[in-house]
Amino acid sequence: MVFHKGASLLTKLRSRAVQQPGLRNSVRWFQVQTSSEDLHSQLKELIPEQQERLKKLRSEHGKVQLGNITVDMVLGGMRGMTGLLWETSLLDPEEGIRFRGLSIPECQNLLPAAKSGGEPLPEGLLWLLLTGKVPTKEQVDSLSKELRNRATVPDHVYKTIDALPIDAHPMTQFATGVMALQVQSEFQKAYEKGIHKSKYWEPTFEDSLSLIAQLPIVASYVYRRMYKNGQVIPMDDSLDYGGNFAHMLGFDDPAMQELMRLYVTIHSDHEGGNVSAHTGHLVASALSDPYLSFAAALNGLAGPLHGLANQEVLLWIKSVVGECGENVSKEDLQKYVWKTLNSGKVVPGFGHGVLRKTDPRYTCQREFALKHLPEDPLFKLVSNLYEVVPPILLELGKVKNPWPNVDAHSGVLLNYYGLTEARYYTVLFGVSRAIGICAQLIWDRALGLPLERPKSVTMEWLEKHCKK
Ligand code: NMX
Ligand code: MLT
Repeated sequence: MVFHKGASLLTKLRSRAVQQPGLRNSVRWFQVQTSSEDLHSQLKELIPEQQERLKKLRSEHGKVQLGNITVDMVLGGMRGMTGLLWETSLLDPEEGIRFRGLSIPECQNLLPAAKSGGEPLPEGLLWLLLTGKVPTKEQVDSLSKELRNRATVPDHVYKTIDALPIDAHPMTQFATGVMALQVQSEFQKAYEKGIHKSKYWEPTFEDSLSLIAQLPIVASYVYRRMYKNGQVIPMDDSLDYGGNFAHMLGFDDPAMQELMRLYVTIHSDHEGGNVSAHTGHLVASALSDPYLSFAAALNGLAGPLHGLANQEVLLWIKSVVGECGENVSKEDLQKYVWKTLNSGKVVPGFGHGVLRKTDPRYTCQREFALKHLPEDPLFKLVSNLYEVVPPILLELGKVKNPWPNVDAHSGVLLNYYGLTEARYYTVLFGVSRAIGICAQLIWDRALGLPLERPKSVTMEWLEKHCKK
């Protein structure tokens, strides 16, 4: 079966089902077709087909050109240069992300939820990213259970984190915890013993599932250590992945648990070229195991132009409130935006390397806010920024995308439910991003993707080349 065909069939079925309610059963029928197998056996079945597909693509079309590489691209952070294979998701500059062919609203409609009409369960998205198929609720529940069974963190991990100063940045503590988890890598053990390359994906799968399972525990340990006097909350065996993460952080409001499910789902994957995904993929291409690769990815996510922007947005919004009050007028907001720009800083939460329209991840968080916190003053401020910031960025004349990205909205939602510590926000992004990076990493090994090693040149080389 071809992945995108399954996804586009679902898309068609869904849109027809919306128009003709009687067809809703067809979507369920499609889902039931996949219910008999577990995740590992589904992958085992899919891998040979996809290996053949890649082989054919390469032998039939290996020499087809995908575009020209210009000096601008080399000097401009490789923007617009197609250079990576990434199966789990694809980003359209106008429409935004699709996970295995499904948009965010489609995932919200099709992926199983904790309660009827609720937000998608991130385990369902993991299943979708890995197999290209929408799982049944039964399959998702069994994956939730499997993740809970794998969620035991060795004691030395806590001790390693405890060796850091309590005020070390949460991302430093989190990435350190992930490095400490690495000692349990099945891939590393198998490689040391000697494993045939056709089998690499199996210990990669094991490591990936264990890593994904253990991340919320490490992440909530960092949070409770830093902000709640080290009082750790154990996992609740009756809860799913996102619900449990909120619970272990200390949030049992069902709406916050729903937010966490949505948050983890939408931050998981954004095709392969973003800094964290690309870093994870690059490091893994050296056959570094999933723990090593994901720790590297986290260090990229911790940069302010990437994942740390979610922290920067809330701190910036709070500084607006500090200076102008919660009910800041649009005129004062404009002045504040100009002040930020004139001091040589970026307006966090706006702009994107690929997107050229409002990020659908922003839109779905806005819909969540309209449903759950329409009167929140910070949500109103975020809504006003949507009107105020883009015209100013356009006036600069150089910003390619003046619209808000995912980070423009997440902080006010978390803040509303009591997760007010902005410096922690990127850790939440990190837990989620593991799902996308690990899903692709399993496919990297299954498809036998090679060491990544692009060619670099000097300015002198470029000058000489351009004179020719
Ligand atoms: N505020 C001020 N200036 C901006 C902004 C912004 N929000 N966005 C772009 N620019 C500037 C950019 O700094 C560059 O200036 P210069 O030529 O002087 O270096 C110019 O506009 C052209 O940049 P673009 O080609 O539009 O954007 P690029 O692809 O280089 O960068 C971002 C993309 C996301 C790094 C950039 O838009 C930005 O810094 N945004 C604010 C930080 C942010 O929200 N990051 C989160 C991205 C999403 N995520 O989660 O990772
Ligand atoms: C992401 O989610 O990784 C960001 O939107 C950045 C990107 O896609 O480049």
